[in-house]
Amino acid sequence: MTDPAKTLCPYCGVGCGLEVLPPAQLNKPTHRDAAGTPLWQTRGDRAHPSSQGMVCVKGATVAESLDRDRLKYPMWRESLAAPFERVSWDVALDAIVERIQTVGETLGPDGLCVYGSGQFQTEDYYVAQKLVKGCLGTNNFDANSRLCMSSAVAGYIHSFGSDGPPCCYADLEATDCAFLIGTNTAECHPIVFNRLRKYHKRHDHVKLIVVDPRRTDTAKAADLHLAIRPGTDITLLNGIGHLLLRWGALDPEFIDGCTQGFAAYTEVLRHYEPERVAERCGITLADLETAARTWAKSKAVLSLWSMGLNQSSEGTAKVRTLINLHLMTGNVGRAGAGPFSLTGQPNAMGGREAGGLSHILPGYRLVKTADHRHQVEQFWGLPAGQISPTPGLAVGDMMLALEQHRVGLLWIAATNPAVSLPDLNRTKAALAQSPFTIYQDAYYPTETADFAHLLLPAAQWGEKTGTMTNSERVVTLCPAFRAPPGEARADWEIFAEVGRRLGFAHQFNFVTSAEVHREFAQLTQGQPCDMTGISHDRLAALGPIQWPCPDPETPATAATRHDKRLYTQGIFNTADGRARFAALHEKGLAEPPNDQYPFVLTTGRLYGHWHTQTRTGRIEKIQKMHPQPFLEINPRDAQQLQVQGGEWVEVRSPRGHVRLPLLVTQNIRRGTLFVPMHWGSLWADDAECNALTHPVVCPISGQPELKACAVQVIPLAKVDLAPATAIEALPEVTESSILSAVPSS
Ligand SMILES: Nc1nc2c(c(=O)[nH]1)N[C@H]1C(S)=C(S)[C@@H](COP(=O)(O)OP(=O)(O)OC[C@H]3O[C@@H](n4cnc5c(=O)[nH]c(N)nc54)[C@H](O)[C@@H]3O)O[C@H]1N2
Ligand SMILES: Nc1nc2c(c(=O)[nH]1)N[C@H]1C(S)=C(S)[C@@H](COP(=O)(O)OP(=O)(O)OC[C@H]3O[C@@H](n4cnc5c(=O)[nH]c(N)nc54)[C@H](O)[C@@H]3O)O[C@H]1N2
Ligand code: SF4
Ligand SMILES: [Mo]
Repeated sequence: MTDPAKTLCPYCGVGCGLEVLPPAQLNKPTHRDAAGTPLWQTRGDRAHPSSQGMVCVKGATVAESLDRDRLKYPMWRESLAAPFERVSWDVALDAIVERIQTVGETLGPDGLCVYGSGQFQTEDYYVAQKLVKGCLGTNNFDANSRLCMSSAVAGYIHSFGSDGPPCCYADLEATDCAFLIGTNTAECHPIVFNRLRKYHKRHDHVKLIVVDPRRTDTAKAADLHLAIRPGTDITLLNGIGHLLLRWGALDPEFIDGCTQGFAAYTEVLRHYEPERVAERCGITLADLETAARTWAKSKAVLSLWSMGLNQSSEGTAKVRTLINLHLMTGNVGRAGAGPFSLTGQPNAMGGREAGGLSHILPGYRLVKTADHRHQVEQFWGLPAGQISPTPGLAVGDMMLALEQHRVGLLWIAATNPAVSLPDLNRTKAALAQSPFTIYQDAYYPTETADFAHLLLPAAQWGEKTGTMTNSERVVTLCPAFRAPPGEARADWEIFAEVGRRLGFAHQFNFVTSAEVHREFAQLTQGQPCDMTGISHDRLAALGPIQWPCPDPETPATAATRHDKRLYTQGIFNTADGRARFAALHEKGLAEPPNDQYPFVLTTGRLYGHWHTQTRTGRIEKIQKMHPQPFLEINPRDAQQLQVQGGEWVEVRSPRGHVRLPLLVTQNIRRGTLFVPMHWGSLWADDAECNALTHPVVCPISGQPELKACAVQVIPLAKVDLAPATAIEALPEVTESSILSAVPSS
């Protein structure tokens, strides 16, 4: 028997270590698919520090999707109406090069838009940045992380002076209070949740508080569940702050020595009288006080959050308001304490490090900061001024640019926007406007392939070697353990080859991804995410390494410690070293419920499925687990509408509709509905939750409010009698001016 390959699970940002076994080694019927074909197998890697041998159902079954419906060859068509025909890589690459040149001459560099993904490896991200932002001179590279954690990035930058989650998973087993807000950790970060839950169960004094309008599996395990009205997080957090201030439950030494802006913050807190807060949030005063008292009493508070905060038109403000509580109580930079953003995708963190959003550059640098641009230009051997000083388009703005015919080439890779972007009917219309779309994916069909002129087959997980960084800043090497199917190629190789064909032979003379990584790591030198001590070789020899790791000579014992925290000295990455309080009031939902659309619809995930199902929809076990989409509704709302569980309804927003069977459950608060995000047009008819969502974004992070829009519900039997959906004026969508520099005050 050969040794299993050690790698990382390619799904969520927990970043569990996996061991992979080839089909030939296993001869059990359970390891064959329905057709009898032997399957690759995965199991937890006990040596991985983040997951310690644990995996959830997704990691355990991922290998089953490796050979299902793969895109194997470049495919080309003249127009969206024509069928695809197979072409050679040469023809495909020549067509891309010619197109990029034409667009450059006609529309200028900003006529090119590239939309990537937190499912890239860091090497893919890095080569793409060098090509797009460096050689081609446009910052129009954005990623699906814009929909995912850009508010967390903006919150960290504004409060701490730079991005970077300061905590590590060891904090899960060192905290006195885990404050989970806007995260269904049990279903979406299951192994983080397992670690936390075990510790919570064993230690009576440890408290678990969950803030979520739904009684999720996460909430069910909590000591206190605050089922707040959607969008009222800032009021809740300021309400807790108000009580902490009233009780004097502060850390004056930390506030005085390490922060700025406390006075203005307390001025805001004055307005958050507990009675008013409880009423606004739709919770009891007693529960609000219990939450605040737990913060006050706990020596170490660890807050975990994800999309319930980030996916909001005030996402950055929500994140900063949460960080305020940590600053006022000195809960940062210590064991068991800190504001911990859980990243969604397996390498959203690597994307941040490599500069994979339209306003950032590799090594936690910002497009707007002249020094940062010059450092990168110099390092890349490009003339001064080559990197544009203007942040590029965020993905929502790319859609607007398509509508306005300002895009000559759209290049989409490792994401499925024809399911995952908001306001999907309008989005699809915009995608259909693109004069030339390249779609680089591992699977076919997917919904976005319908909008492509050129399909490029991507090697995926296990077919290319690269690195990924998980939520706790641990970098794991993910080696290729099998050959890509057909002619599929690694994303970084495709970007590099296009670069060479455009004449940048010197910039893209990489032969292996280890070389790409070496170059990238050098560019992080002296930056908060310093990884100069990390290389493919060291990762292969030592196993996963947590950053910062600035020294290639770091002895193995130190390099393999995984409990490094940031800001342990109370010195932050702002000019004066002080963290910033934010003095912010709640603004509320961009589209509050109204007479015509009386419900708030929220959207999210289920335990077994991954996003748009390109893999999990092709795995029997998971299909059986979640066979169909549904609408969650509270029993009293169902009663009022005179509908029963299992009955079909039409849900309408001002932008579109879906048709779903009802799941009547106490687990959702009155007035709120929930639809899982996993069913695009390939997997069900009329079930795309993004047909309903609106495109309004947080003005600072550019992240859309995917967690709330106003809808009405009509029993299907009565649909023909109901008035037609009025297409109301959308909340105005203008180009977002995303975060570009740290505020000076
Ligand atoms: N099983 C599974 N796991 C995944 C993924 C997957 O597709 N499937 N995807 C990964 C990715 S990319 C991501 S980003 C993460 C997402 O992980 P999570 O953020 O945990 O998942 P979601 O279900 O999107 O949303 C979390 C919760 O936010 C709540 N919420 C809605 N509105 C509000 C609000 O106004 N305030 C508060 N406090 N809460 C609110 C919802 O009820 C929901 O339970 O999961 C990752 N893990
Ligand atoms: N309503 C609503 N919408 C949402 C959300 C929500 O909570 N509610 N969540 C948002 C969030 S947080 C996220 S992260 C997005 C996710 O949305 P998407 O990014 O659209 O979803 P995925 O299904 O993960 O798409 C990833 C694609 O990459 C392909 N792929 C996998 N590996 C590789 C590779 O190595 N190379 C290449 N080229 N392709 C590869 C897969 O086959 C798949 O087609 O959805 C967002 N949309
Ligand atoms: S918790 Fe996340 S990383 Fe771990 S096995 Fe499950 S999906 Fe994979
Ligand atoms: Mo995400």
